[in-house]
Amino acid sequence: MAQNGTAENGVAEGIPAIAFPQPVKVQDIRHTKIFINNEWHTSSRGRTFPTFNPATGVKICDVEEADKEDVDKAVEAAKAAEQRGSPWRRMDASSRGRLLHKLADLMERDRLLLATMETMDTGKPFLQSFFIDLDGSIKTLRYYAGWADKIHGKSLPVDESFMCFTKHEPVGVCGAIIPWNFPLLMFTWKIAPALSCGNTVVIKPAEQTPLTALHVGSLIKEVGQLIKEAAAKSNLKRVTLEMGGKNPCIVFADSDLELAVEETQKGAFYNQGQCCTAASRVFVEESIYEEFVRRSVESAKKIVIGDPLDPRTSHGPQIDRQQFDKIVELIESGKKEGARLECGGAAVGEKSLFLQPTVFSRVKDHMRIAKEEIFGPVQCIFSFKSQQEAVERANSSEYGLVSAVFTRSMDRALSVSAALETGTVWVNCYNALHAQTPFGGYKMSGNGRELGEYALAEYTEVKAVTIKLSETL
Ligand code: NW8
Repeated sequence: MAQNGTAENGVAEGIPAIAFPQPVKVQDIRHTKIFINNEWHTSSRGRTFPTFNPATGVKICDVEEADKEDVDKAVEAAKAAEQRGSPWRRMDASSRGRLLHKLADLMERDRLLLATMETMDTGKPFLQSFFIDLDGSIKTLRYYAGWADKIHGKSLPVDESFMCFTKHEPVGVCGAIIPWNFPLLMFTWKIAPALSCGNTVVIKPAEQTPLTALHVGSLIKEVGQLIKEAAAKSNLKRVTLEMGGKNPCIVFADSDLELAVEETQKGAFYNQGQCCTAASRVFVEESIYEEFVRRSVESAKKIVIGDPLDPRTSHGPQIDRQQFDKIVELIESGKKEGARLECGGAAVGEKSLFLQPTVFSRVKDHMRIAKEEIFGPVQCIFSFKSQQEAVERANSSEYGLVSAVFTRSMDRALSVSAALETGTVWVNCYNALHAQTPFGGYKMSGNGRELGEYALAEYTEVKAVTIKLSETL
């Protein structure tokens, strides 16, 4: 591939490809229609839209486009399926868990195919699709499969001659709009807790990346039961949002420098920087600043850019031209506003969507690259003098999704993590997401939580049943 082996960045040819999982040959995409009520439907207005491989610009296939009528059909089907007395409503909770496990089994069976399709559709490196997106999706399904028969209320001590108990009931039809950066993983993060609680779901995949959601439709059909789903929009009542971030890392002089460089870099460049969790503001203590920048640049230049289907590649293209142009414009603003471009900053090849991993040092808080979410492979490194100053600057953002602290001092890790205004704080690690751990934002980064026990609350109503007793003994 032409993008392999640029002057600056590493070359895939030098790396042995053995022992890696390999992508499969995808001859034709079988599932391109709207999945409602366990059946495939064509668009009611007869519309389709194309989906492109961002690494090559080649059209992969045309997908049926859902319009208002299709959405209504999906919502009606979802409503019917969650009616009292329906098979889905009457099914016992442990059977719901078994169905979710079955879906996980099928994803495991089709893991190579799904990882290949995810890479074709998003441009993310194949090994990341295989080891992160598929692994995370399967683990999330199994985690919520386990919850299905453990979602229960409480018995409450109330005033004399009453008894009260609570039940956690499904809210009903849930609508979810899936982003394009982690299509399969985010799809799973929605359906797993929602179905575990007994809801029905209407899903709208991102226009850029619909393929794996459609394939999962075919898996659900294979489950052969009454999980209702669709590629469609819905009107929402209760809303949880996961917006974005301008996520700070604070690297203290007492940290393991090699670890801090590696983790903050992966945090900045993972998925070509197209992560809500992207580590986009790295604050480094003054005494180690120059050394940190030197090591970060040296390491950034070794990142292997190339064909995302090649298992040796670790950096693929941006998702589309619009995002690419926005990132390049922000890089230009960084140069103009006086940040120091240490490496990268340019496209790889003409007309391609590949962008070099980019490192800016001497970034100042007022610059646009310090304030705006870039959603691209741009690492901004700042210098700080005191802990107090670092925490204040880290918190002076409208966002509050994630943050990270690098230090060997337990005391400092605990006090700084208490002071940071973010829904997640990582200590000596980055992007450490787990199905058990709640994930969500403070401030403008959103509301509600995904994953863990906390996400169940988003998908359930609590019913309190209070009973007057006619006699007490
Ligand atoms: C759900 C997710 C994960 C998981 C592991 C490693 C690197 C990056 C991510 C990640 C269950 C179990 C594991 C990641 C995923 C989504 C976003 C950003 C990073 N997830 N991972 Cl938005």
